[in-house]
Amino acid sequence: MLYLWLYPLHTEFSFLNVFRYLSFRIIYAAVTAFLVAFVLAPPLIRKLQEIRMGQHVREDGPSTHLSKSGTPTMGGLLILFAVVLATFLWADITNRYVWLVVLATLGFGAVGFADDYLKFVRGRSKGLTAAQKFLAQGLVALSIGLVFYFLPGYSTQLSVPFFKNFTPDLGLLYIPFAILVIVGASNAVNLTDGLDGLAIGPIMIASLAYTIVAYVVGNRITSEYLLIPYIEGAGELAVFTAAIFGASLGFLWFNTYPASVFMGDVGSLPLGAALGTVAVVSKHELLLLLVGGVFVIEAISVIFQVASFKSRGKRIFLMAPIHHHFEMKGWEEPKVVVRLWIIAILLALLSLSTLKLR
Ligand code: 57M
Repeated sequence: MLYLWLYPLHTEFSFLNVFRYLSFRIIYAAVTAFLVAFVLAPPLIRKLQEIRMGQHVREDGPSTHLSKSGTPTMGGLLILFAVVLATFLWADITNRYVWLVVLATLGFGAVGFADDYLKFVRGRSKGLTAAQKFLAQGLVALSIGLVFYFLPGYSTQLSVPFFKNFTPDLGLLYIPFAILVIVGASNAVNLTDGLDGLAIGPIMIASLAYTIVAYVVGNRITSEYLLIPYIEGAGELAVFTAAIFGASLGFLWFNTYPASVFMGDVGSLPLGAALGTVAVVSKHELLLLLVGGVFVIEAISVIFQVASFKSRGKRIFLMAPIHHHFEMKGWEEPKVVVRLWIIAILLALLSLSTLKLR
């Protein structure tokens, strides 16, 4: 909004010319989102405590978690507010991709809110059924996929890391593919959000990586230099991902061990979907497997554990997702979290290197 309102005044006030620079707006979207999250978190936490919006901790988890019972949850509401406000302030709000990713994020946020709210009113850790959750997520993702498919000039080609000349055109199959990426990312983040700071750290790292990807993809010079598809207008997505980075940094101040607040499904589901949607718009869908590698590892650990348990009656891990396995082996919670952050940083660096290695 500021871009539309203030940039045109640069003929009168030359310093406003700075609003034309995407890099300037990216930085201040992150700073704005951080400040909003940092300043509003304490009053929100007090309000969540007041209305007793506390986490119900399951009995069958690691015993160390029982002390977390009652921790305020649904802090994701603050993350979403900070992200949307910073995006609308600093992005070009006439950009169709900005609206698409914001609406996708809010759509998944509504699903997460419904789940958290049901858990709250029912007073136990059972919100929406898995079927209801997947159906709602699928419908939101389907509408996003359809918009992509019918968006004039949008390519249904798939870019594959390391192979610049292999870009298979998925055609109509792009719609179920986009749904798989967005719903998969959303649920992978949801599963990961099981230790203090464990989900928000890799979200910060992945959103920073996709800020760079979106900036490069939306810039004709850098995209041509790197031989990656140029997508006009995709650069504004970097403002959105920078807002996610800033809001996550602010939330981490309160979610780090020992957490004063949890994000809830209203945070984990939309944050994962936001990364998935940006990956689809920027035509770097498969790269998300690398950038969001920690989320992939967490989801795969669950799939393997459930498959093994159902087929052989035996567990592979002491407990899934894998962060609980390390806890059961005696690692303290902060040690598990920071070590997975280290892996997330290394994977993000590797993923950015694929932009050059083609
Ligand atoms: C999402 N939610 C946390 C918090 C957060 C199929 C199965 C693997 C599903 C999985 C599951 O229930 N996943 C749900 C993970 C929960 O966190 C809440 O949920 C929101 C995110 N959606 O924002 O509101 C608990 O996680 C802890 N937590 C923190 N710090 C944070 O910053 O400590 C969360 C955020 C919170 C708190 O204790 O209560 C969760 O874990 O439920 N199920 C599991 O992950 C369970 N694993 C399991 O059942 N494994 C079995 C299966 C795979 C066969 C096995 O290995 O044998 C574990 N989770 C729990 N108890 N709570 C273990 C049992």
